[in-house]
Amino acid sequence: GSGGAGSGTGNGSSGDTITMGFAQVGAESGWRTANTKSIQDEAKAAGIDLKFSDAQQKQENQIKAIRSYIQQKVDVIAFSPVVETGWDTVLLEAKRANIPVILTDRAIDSDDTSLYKTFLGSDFVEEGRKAGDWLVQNVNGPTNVVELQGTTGAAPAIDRKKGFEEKIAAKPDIKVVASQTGDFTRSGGKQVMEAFLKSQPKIDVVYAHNDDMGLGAIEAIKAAGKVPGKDIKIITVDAVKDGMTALANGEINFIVECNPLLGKQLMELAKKVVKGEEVPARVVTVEGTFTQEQAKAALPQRQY
Ligand code: GZL
Repeated sequence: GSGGAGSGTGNGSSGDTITMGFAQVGAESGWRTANTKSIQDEAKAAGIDLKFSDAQQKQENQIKAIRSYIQQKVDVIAFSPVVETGWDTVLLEAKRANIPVILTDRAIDSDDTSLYKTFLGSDFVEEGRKAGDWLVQNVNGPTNVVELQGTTGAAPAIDRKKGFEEKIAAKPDIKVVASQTGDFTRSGGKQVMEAFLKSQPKIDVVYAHNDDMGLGAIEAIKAAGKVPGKDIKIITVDAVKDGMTALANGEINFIVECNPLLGKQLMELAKKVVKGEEVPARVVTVEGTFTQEQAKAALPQRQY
């Protein structure tokens, strides 16, 4: 059982093994794959019994998974909400079932902060600021940007756009001339970039909300007979291996890191939450940025 006074969670686990139900977004990107591996590996290392589901980026599948974890009376539920809205009902069901919830990676917009114990993940607005700041420092004169947005309604898409725009406002010559979702996938980024290359007379920079869409854009740029990283500069977010390799090769110009290795911190937080111990409401991930030179140096040590 989960033991400890006041924890009160009914659970299906035997002995003091904690059972966690994790509702993952999907397998849309290299980042997600690394994130999933971290969660599965660290659950094993922590002796936590993990029930795991992949929602194929559909909110209704995540909600179904959370409901099934409530039925199974797990000790704790964790998930990365694919979009910010529409969670209050199912999280209220978890609260009534006395099962604590931990948010990881992406946030929800609910103002009822009693619906989850803590939110572990990056500051996406800051990631957008880092991208915008690099652009302001590295271009002069009229600069047309096309933006490949993440999944519509997802916290990283909303916030990376917000932080970027906040910073480029410093240079009115930098204009976002087109912005559309590529749903965080390589194919989505490629398709949207193909359309932009047809519709936009002059594109100087691509700002992609993740490496995978940036890599798709590179394919489209090459197919159009242009040189990525030179004719059209590219800024992405994540810093997964394929992105860092393109950065080291000069096809991408700057990457803002988004750390997917949340598993260890998640399992530590889960153990505290199940015991009814206090945890911080917000745990912000540590992460940096990479230039082409830094990517060459860092690549050999990268874990994902
Ligand atoms: C960010 C995460 C985003 C990644 C994408 O924390 O939610 O989702 O940046 C992933 O690669 O698809």
